Amino acid sequence: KYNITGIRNHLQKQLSENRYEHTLGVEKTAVSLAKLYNVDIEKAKIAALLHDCAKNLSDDKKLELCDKYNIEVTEEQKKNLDLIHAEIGSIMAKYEYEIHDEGILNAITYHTTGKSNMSNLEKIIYVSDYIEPGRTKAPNLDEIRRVVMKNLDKALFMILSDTINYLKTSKKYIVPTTMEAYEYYKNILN
Ligand code: DGI
Ligand code: FE
Ligand code: FE
Ligand code: FE
Repeated sequence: KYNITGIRNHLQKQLSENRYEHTLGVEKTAVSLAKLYNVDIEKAKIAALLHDCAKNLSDDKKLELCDKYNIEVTEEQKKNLDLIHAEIGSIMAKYEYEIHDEGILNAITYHTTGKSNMSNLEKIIYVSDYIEPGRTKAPNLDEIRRVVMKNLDKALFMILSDTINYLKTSKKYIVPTTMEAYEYYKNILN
């Protein structure tokens, strides 16, 4: 139904200006990492463009979509509805943008938490989301941008580690999947 340009145009209407700019930054970063790590460029583009497609929906609209597509919402998620924009984004990619590639859909689903044993496409979307040129506030950004050129897993782990530190410091609920991803890559790298 949509080609790349069609997806971009549709997103520009769905997202805030800042979120759209972030999305184009993720697309650009994901394409260069896809070239470096032999990932299908078309898939990287689509996953990057759609990763935050549900980000600017109202909480009511998010809950409505969860209901419509039978996504279970836990009490913890209800307290932090921003977290399910990834899962809802994947559902919207499938049913509204008609993307049926499971690899792309999973990259969208796991772009916020990460997970254990990720595919290269999933890693690239997760990392690009954090390091795209528009991001300026996270700690260690320069180092992570350097490391990713040589070692994708190490960059991924640095982001997981910084994210968990941030969540702990701000006393936020940590999703089991985030913790599993961290433990998995800590073991892989040692
Ligand atoms: O949507 P974006 O802002 O582009 O990025 P994202 O979807 O990766 O969301 C980033 C935020 O998600 C960041 O503030 C950390 C937070 N996050 C990641 N894992 C968890 C989490 N927040 C909570 N509460 N628990 C988690 O496990
Ligand atoms: Fe996101
Ligand atoms: Fe992220
Ligand atoms: Fe994002």
